[in-house]
Order: sequence, then C-alpha cells, then structure tokens
Amino acid sequence: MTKPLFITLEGTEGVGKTSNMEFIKSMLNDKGIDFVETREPGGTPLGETLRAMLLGEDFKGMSDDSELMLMFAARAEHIEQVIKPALEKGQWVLCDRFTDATYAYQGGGRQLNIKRIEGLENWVLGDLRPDLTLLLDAPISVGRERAGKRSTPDRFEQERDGFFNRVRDTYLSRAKAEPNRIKVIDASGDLNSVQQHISSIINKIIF
Ligand code: Z5A
Repeated sequence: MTKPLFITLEGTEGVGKTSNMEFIKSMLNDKGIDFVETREPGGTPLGETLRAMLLGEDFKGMSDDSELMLMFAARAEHIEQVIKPALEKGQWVLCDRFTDATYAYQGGGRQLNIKRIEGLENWVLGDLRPDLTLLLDAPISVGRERAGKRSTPDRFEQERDGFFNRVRDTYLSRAKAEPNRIKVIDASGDLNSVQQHISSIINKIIF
C-alpha cells in the first residue's frame, strides 16, 4: 500500500478552498482512497472551541502572541487526536489550512517573529509536515469580492488590504522556497479552470 498522504489547502480569504475541497474529495472517492477531511483552526472539540474564540467577537482585542499560541494549541490537539491517528491507520488527511497559514497570517499579516513560529512548529509538529500543499492564489480584491457576497466578516476578515497583501506575499515566498511541496494554483479564473489545474497536479504527483 502507498504511504497515506497529508494534503493541505491554503490561500487568502475567499479564494475557493471550501469549493475546491469538495472537488478533491470527489477525486479521492473516485480513486477509492480512504481519507479524513478536517480543518484548522479546529478539527477537534477543543480546536473548534478555540476557533470560535479566535474568529469571533468575544476576544476581538486578544494580543498577537495569544493568537499565535492559541493557533498552535488547537494544532497540538488536532495532530494528536486526528491527523497522526488517521495517517497511522493508513487514511489520507485532507486539511483546510495548516501551519503555512500561521506563517502567512501571524508571521506575514501580524508581522510576528518568524523564529518564534519556527520554534512552535518544531515543538508541536515534530517531524510531521504536509506531503502536498495546494496554494490557491488570487489578488486580494478577487477573494474579498467572492467572500463578501456570503457572510458577516470574522475577526480576520475585518483586517485591511495591507494585512492580506502581506499574507499573500508570505504564502508566495513560502511556495518559492518549497516548490516541491507547495503548488501554486491561479484561483482567479473560473472554478472549472481551477479544478483542471488541481486535478493535473494531484494526478501527476499522487497517482
Ligand atoms: N488562520 C490563521 O490566522 N492562522 C492559522 O494558523 C490558521 C488560520 C490555521 C479561518 O480560516 C481564519 O483563520 C482565516 C485565517 C486564520 N481567516 N481569514 N481570512 P477559514 O479557512 O475558515 O476562512 P477563510 O479563509 O475566510 O475561508 P473562506 O472564506 O471559507 O474562503 P474559501 O473557502 O477559500 O472560499 P469558498 O467558500 O470556497 O469560496 C468563496 C465564494 O467564492 C463562494 O461563493 C464560491 O462559490 C465562490 N468561488 C470559489 N471559487 C470560485 C471561482 N474560481 N470563481 C468564482 N467564484 C468562486
């Protein structure tokens, strides 16, 4: 049996992670691959509670360091309770956001020290890293326009364009530094063209 893969989806707000997650799930189902679908922050009862705190209005003014550590607290639980057990059982893991999001949002967006993020990453993840990361990339205005049609903005979505441009730039520089793992997908086109690109990457790398 081939090694179960850990695949993550990343990108700025509204680029289409949720929509394309459905497409990837159907590809894996068609291939008869057993997988778990999960998300960050979240994926466990504790993680989902932390997610509500991180995204909601109740702790709107939390410090940037608290935000960073809550992200990793949720991740520690997620890895122990969901990700590692699934991979050990031979199930693939399909995760909506993971540590690249911390580098992008807390490192790029909030401008926290990258060394602190690296330290937490090494502590909490150990050797675990995604096998493949699909980075959906589009200008911030495109994602905002799409997301804006949908719901009231959460604590992150209320940030300004400067924040999101730093998030996007950080994602793109990480992709440049790790081209074998992080595949950039132009998400500004229609859903069909985005899905064709995703399908060609997944078919080439995985099957
Ligand atoms: N966060 C963090 O700061 N640090 C961390 O370590 C982690 C996360 C893990 C929650 O993420 C927040 O947590 C996130 C970063 C922070 N905040 N932000 N921003 P989330 O993933 O739950 O939230 P999100 O990024 O806001 O996701 P989203 O709004 O759900 O967007 P999406 O899933 O990428 O988009 P979508 O729902 O698939 O699509 C949006 C709409 O566009 C929808 O109506 C689609 O039908 C439409 N769409 C999608 N693709 C297309 C194309 N190609 N053409 C036209 N229309 C499209």
